[in-house]
Amino acid sequence: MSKIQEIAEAIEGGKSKVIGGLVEAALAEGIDPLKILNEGMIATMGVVGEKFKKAEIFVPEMLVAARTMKKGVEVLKPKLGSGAATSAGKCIIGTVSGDLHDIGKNLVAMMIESAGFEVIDLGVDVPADSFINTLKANPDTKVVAVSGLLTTTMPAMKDIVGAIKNSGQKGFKVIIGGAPITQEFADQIGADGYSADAASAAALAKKLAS
Ligand code: B1M
Repeated sequence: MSKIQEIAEAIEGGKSKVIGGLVEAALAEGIDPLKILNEGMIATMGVVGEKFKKAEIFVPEMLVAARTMKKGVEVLKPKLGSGAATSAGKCIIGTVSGDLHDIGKNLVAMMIESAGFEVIDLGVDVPADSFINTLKANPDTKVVAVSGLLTTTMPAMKDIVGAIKNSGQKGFKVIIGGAPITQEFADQIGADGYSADAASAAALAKKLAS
């Protein structure tokens, strides 16, 4: 079995004690960290999501898979990104209110940080007020990044983006993303940008901030 398959199986099975060692072994074999992330980890969360949809597994299994992936990402983190030294400005990031998913948001934060931004991570279940108060406390913010994984919290994303845009604060752009989000939705709610994955979110943040 390849190391990527072993990582995938460990994540799916929620084997958080072995994941660190497996990722280290894969890196030692010279496997590209991005391949480990995309093929071993992100793809596996897709499989986990499909199994949940078919009621083959339930929330606790999804949760342990998520915890295992997070542990694996911690080991991978130093190997990902460019480690750019120059400051591209500040970026405030969070997952919308009502939504507790943070793996994708954490990856986006990591890539944006690697692109040279100082990242202020507000975590999950973040209401509009928290984004706006953080913006007021950090008027030099260049990008506000809003993540959402649930179709049921897309209205909250619309409200949050609207509230941020009407907050009276200036000099920043709002970008959004997450599995159910599309460019069309971003246009509808007046976001300045949308991207489908963490790497392109970082590139977009850099482009919009310059
Ligand atoms: Co949840 N969950 N979950 N879940 N969960 C999904 C999202 C779901 C698609 C599963 C399914 O049914 N197939 C489904 C949503 C259906 C829908 O709305 N259409 C779902 C559901 C229904 C739920 C609950 C309602 C289940 C329940 O309680 N009955 C519940 C909701 C809780 C809440 O948030 N209020 C729930 C709970 C959970 C757990 C807590 C158990 C756990 C999350 C743990 C955690 O994050 N700490 C969990 C998990 C793990 C998932 C799946 C399996 C995996 C999510 C993940 O981490 N993917 C997920 C199924 C799936 O995604 N296929 C599912 C890997 C991650 C790297 O991808 O987050 O998409 P992703 O991020 C990507 C891109 O989307 C993008 O870049 C990232 C990396 O490339 N991106 C951005 C993300 N944010 C971005 C921001 C940007 C740009 C790009 O700019 C700002």
